[in-house]
Amino acid sequence: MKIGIVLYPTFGGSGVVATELGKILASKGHLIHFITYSQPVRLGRFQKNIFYHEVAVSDYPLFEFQPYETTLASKIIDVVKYEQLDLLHVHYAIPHASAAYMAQHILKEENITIPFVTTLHGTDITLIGKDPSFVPVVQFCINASNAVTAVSENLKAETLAHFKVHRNVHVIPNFIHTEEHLPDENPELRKAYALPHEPILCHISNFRKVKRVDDVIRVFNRVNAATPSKLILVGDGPDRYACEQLCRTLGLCDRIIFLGKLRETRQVLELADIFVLPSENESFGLAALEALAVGVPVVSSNTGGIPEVNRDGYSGFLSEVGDIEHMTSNTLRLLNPADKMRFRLQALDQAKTFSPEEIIPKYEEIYHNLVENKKP
Ligand code: GMT
Repeated sequence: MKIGIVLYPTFGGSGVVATELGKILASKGHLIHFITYSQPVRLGRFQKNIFYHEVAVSDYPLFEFQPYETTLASKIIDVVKYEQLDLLHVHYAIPHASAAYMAQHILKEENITIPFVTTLHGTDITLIGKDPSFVPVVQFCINASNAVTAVSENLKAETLAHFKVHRNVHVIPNFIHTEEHLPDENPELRKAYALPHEPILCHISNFRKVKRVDDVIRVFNRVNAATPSKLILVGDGPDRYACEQLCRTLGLCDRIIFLGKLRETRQVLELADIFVLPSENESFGLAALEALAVGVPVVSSNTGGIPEVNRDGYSGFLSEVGDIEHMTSNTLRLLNPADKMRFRLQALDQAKTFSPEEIIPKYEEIYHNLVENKKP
């Protein structure tokens, strides 16, 4: 099948999922055409069956705000026509679903039929999508999509609660490749960050308010007081400056390492003993799944779709949002040498339930149904 994937190219989870999905589909023989405004973070190497089409945004002086949606729709039309795509899969509703809708209707004038699948990832529904300035368009586009998927049962419920949706929403979770066994330890690399007896806590995010990175630091402060530890923070975003200030206020500068943005996080995760994800809201929690996939148990909040990923008492522990004391005691419990290996193996085991072999065919089934019926 020839599939156009419209995505955000940045470090966010929706772009990562879209890119990894495209790479797996390409390895299965589909022809994948990525469409976005710059090279996706996880797309670098040459791979058979993958093509990338850049949306060049104009800077015409009249426009105070560049009309990205119009440029994107035009690019989609061009790629659909000249690459003879069978289907579009757009990731993140705003503005990808409305651009796909516009392209679909313009192409219809030329007797070209192109169905589109919209995958809802989270904040396009739970945060920005709920903003009244977006609601009518988001709601219309969900209903106008030829198929809609959400990354968790929780996100599906949120979608149905906040929008008048009269179509089926398929739940297809995020996926991850796991090895059969826990990764080998890397004492040489670990030595650069912590002493052999010091546990390493880790957090990866875009440092937005919704991630509550300050909670990570407060939990770490308490854990470190009980047992000297290190914290590795990966990513960057609006809250980073405040987090750096908090580390200085708490006198933790020599204990906390800010690595900034990384394209690949697996090597860092392999150094970690615990992954901390205290989000205010999280439709799924891909970062937590990436930690579980290398056998790192997760201490997280119990919000949104996180409980569908992090099984309380099995792959880690859940707490109420903001309950720093509970997250601290859960972290210390997971660090207990008597339980540590059991939780690591359980974390890996939990990640295996999200294998690409399980998840990708769910998308392919939707694609086949749409292309065979060519309904739009
Ligand atoms: O986490 C973010 O802020 C980025 C965001 C995105 O859309 O790029 O991630 C969302 O999509 C991921 C992939 O489906 C989910 O695993 C994340 O949980 C979700 N983030 C939120 O709901 C906050």
